Amino acid sequence: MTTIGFPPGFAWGAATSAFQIEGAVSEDGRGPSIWDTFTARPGRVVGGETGEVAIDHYHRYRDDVKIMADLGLSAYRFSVSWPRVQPAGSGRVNPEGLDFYKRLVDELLEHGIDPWLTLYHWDLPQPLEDAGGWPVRDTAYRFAEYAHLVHEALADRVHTWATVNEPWCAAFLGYASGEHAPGRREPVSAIRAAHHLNLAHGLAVQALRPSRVGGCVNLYAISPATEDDHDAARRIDGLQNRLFLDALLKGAYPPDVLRDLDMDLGFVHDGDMEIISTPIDLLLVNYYSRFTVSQQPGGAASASAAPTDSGSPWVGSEHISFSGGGRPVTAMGWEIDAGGLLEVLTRLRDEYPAIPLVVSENGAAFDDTLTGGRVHDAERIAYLEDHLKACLDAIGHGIPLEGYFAWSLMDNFEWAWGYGKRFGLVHVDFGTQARTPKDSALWYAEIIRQNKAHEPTDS
Ligand code: IFM
Repeated sequence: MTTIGFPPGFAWGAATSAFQIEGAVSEDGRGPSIWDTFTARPGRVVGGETGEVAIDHYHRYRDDVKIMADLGLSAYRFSVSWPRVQPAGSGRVNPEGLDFYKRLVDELLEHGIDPWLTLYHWDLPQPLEDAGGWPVRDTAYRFAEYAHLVHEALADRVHTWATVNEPWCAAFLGYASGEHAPGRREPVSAIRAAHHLNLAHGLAVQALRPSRVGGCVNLYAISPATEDDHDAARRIDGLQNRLFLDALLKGAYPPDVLRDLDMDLGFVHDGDMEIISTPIDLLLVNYYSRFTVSQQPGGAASASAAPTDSGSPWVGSEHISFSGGGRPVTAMGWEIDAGGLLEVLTRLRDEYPAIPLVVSENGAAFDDTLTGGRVHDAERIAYLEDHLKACLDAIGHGIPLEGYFAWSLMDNFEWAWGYGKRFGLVHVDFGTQARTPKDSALWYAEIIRQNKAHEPTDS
């Protein structure tokens, strides 16, 4: 099977996020975010690395847009830094922050690249965390206010909007395992955070009308390691996938997940699920890997114990281990399984209301080396090719897939891993900030070129 034959109008993109690339954390009135605070704490990020400079995109955005144009991208997915445009997370707006995104968007449009804007990619303004963060309901309302003000400023030139990127990570890595900012290990707070992130999504959808709006979830294909592990697979699927999908697309939390959690749900107010399931125009799906899970002794059916602080993101399901299914892995240790992407997309078609889909992140970290001005990243090319074939296969099966965004455009700050994990199509020398397209970038550009060349001319 080939990677040529995508439908006309298919969005060919790459994705980034503000904190991972911008740097300039104290410039032009930006306020502190939870990631500034978190990275300043010893032991939280490998090598003590921070986002202070990142890859200096704030100053180099014009060059970066030129790189995108050279690759032939038709769309670019980026996120807005909330503390850059609203330093305290509420109240005063910082016009210089908004101006940066206006300039970026104008630059994209001048190069014929469609800007896809994500409002929240994990950089909560620190004052909102000081007031309780996502476990507190008010944060969702502050988010809606922020969504409204960014929309007012940019709706004339940005047509596709996403609300919250990967709420699972923000809730469970941020508040249960503490691997991500704000680094709290409070399982009950993590569930409250998940609900308020969902609520924030729904409120923002309403604030962003009449623009085209989507929610963005990170989905996994999940398999039981053995016949005895089906319940473990159900539980992990519930927390990882269905807690968000069912809420957004069906307007209800999955009863089995609520049973597993066995906690007071007083923070779910009447009317919340209607807000959360406000109709959206598309679903953005981030896909990387498959989880193969097994139940460990001692935890099988004791599942309904109230969540305790175990340092695991799998609230209430800590006795489940992730064994791997024997497939090759990336530098993150993540199993490579393009079949899982087709499985996830097929499931969305079969189990959820019909909705246009986009693969909004997909990619892999490998230990790249720059030699003689080239990065020969054959493993990344193979990864991208297999996943693009899965996309084409999905389209062939009638799944309404409308775009693909490689993660990431450029090497960048990989959260708790610092700069040690390179996901980019474009290599970045973190000392000099020199950008060098890897072989995968050149390959992707050629796939885009060939697909565009095959589009009917009158479309
Ligand atoms: O770098 C992250 C991104 O911020 C969110 N999705 C997964 C990527 C790789 O870990």
